Amino acid sequence: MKFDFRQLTSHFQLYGNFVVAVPYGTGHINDTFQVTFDQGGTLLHYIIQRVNTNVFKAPEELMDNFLRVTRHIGAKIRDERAVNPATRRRTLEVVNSIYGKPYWRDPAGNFFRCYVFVENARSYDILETKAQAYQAAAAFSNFQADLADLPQRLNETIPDFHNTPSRLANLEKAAKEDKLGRLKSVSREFDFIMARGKECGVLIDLQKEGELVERVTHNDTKLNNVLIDDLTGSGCCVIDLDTVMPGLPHYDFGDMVRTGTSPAAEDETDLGKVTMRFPMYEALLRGYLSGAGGFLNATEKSLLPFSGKLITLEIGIRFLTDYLEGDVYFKIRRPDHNLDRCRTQLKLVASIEEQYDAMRKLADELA
Ligand code: ADP
Ligand code: GN1
Ligand code: MG
Repeated sequence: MKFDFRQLTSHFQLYGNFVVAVPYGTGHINDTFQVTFDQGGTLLHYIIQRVNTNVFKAPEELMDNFLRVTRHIGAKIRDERAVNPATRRRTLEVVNSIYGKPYWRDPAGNFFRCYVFVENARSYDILETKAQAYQAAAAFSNFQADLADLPQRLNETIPDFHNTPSRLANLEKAAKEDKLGRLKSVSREFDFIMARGKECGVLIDLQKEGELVERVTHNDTKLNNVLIDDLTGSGCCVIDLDTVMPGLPHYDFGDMVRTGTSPAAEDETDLGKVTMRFPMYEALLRGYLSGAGGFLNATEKSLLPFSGKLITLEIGIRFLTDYLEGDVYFKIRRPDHNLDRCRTQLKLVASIEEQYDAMRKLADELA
């Protein structure tokens, strides 16, 4: 979809002259662009996003969460800066529309928002070093810690987002309908998932029994949703705040294991390259516990290795469901893209299962 960015950005409180807009990042949901403004000879960057309103049905409520979260973290960073002026920790800063709202809707109903581009930092689709894994996980755990005292429950931007049994039920429904006749070509993947059906309810059931408690979590801690500082190498800014809402901390740790341990891309077609790298898991666990170790109880800590397996399986379920439903949710760039993505997830689940005893042993030691 093409937009007139000069005209579009004129609806936001941006100063100077519009220079250029380019598509940015590799997110699967929103349309993200980096825009450049010339402000008296200085070039400044911003992010403009078209929020996917098929996915986020109540974007105004979402932006309400967004502001509450970024103001809360922003205040903590200001306090921190008073003690340590050198801190490079950041949070997203929304640029309001000229009508005073944190978004602008165009006449066609497209929902746009704008925020300040975080300079001298970048996100990685594949983590290269253990230090990056540690720092990224520390940033996400500090994010959870920062929000532990957020007043009032956040809006649920996507109900049942990490309800794995309900994700499994959606897959079974899609398989039953088999709209595109694709089921026959994915029976191996489907059977692999179904053989693990019982495990899908473990976290949700413990929550119902009161063993696990709801916290404020990010819920989409794909490693490219944290910016790593170019200068210091630390995780300086957690981004993609659309799914920040009540959840279990395991959803966040689990997604870090899913996206931070494999040396292969999420859509790699050579499954031989997909594996759970134990040293990366160790770095993620240590980094995560550096910020979350203080508020997690023993039961929560003991389930961290399991969360890696569960969330990887859950996203595999979601990719396969979307494949069977005709690729209506995740953006795709080739016909079998969702199937390729599903296969990497299931291969990673198998690799986690092979190393599961060692993963648990380490978690017990570090707890
Ligand atoms: P999506 O929901 O589609 O994943 P994101 O909010 O994660 O969208 O943005 C997509 C990508 O854009 C990110 O992975 C990151 O590389 C980049 N990005 C987003 N916001 C910023 C920002 N404020 N500063 C720098 N880069 C950003
Ligand atoms: C989506 O928006 P993005 O690309 O960071 C998805 C996540 C999935 C991820 C899989 C709102 O994340 O839940 O885990 O793709 N976000 C939403 O890569 O569905
Ligand atoms: Mg993202």
